Amino acid sequence: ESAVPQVDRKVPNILVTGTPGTGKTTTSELIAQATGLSHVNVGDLVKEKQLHEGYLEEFDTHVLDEDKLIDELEDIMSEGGKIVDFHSCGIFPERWFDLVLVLRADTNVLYPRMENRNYNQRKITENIECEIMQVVLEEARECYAEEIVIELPSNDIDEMESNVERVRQWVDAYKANHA
Ligand code: DAT
Repeated sequence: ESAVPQVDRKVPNILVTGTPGTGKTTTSELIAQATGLSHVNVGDLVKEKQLHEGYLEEFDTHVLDEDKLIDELEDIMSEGGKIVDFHSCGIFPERWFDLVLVLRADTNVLYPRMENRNYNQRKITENIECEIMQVVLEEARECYAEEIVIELPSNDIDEMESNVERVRQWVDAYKANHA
């Protein structure tokens, strides 16, 4: 395995990933408020800037144009201090991130969250299977250094608050070490 070139950012970049409905957007917003880092919602960016090759009716999803997305994000990420929120993590360059959070939720809480979003049955089933098989967690472990990948339970508000507090402390420590 080749070593990843170290990028010494004064303020860290954090990836928040996980199956849809695990709480990425909500948690990222709270981390942004607690730390002053800025939240980049990749799903929204893809739609706004048309970084896709069209919409797939069958899967109720946009087909990502990965090259366009990476180009769009490269300058933003080089500034540091970004919280990137996306349901997949293998498409991003490893050097972009100092911390990778994988949010997890039990299927009995994930299911109603997706129903509330009016996801079709097929999309709900796919996402539930994805969560059970820990697809995103395994992808994160394959793509990033073991010590920067953190699995966080996100079943209720208490867990969310404790996750945000933990990240706030981590960001403070990072900044102190990179001042
Ligand atoms: P994601 O961005 O991963 O798709 P979200 O942040 O939009 O998820 O959250 C989906 C819904 O679930 C939203 O109504 C907020 C709620 N939710 C997420 N995480 C939660 C948690 N830990 N406790 C309670 N509700 C949560």
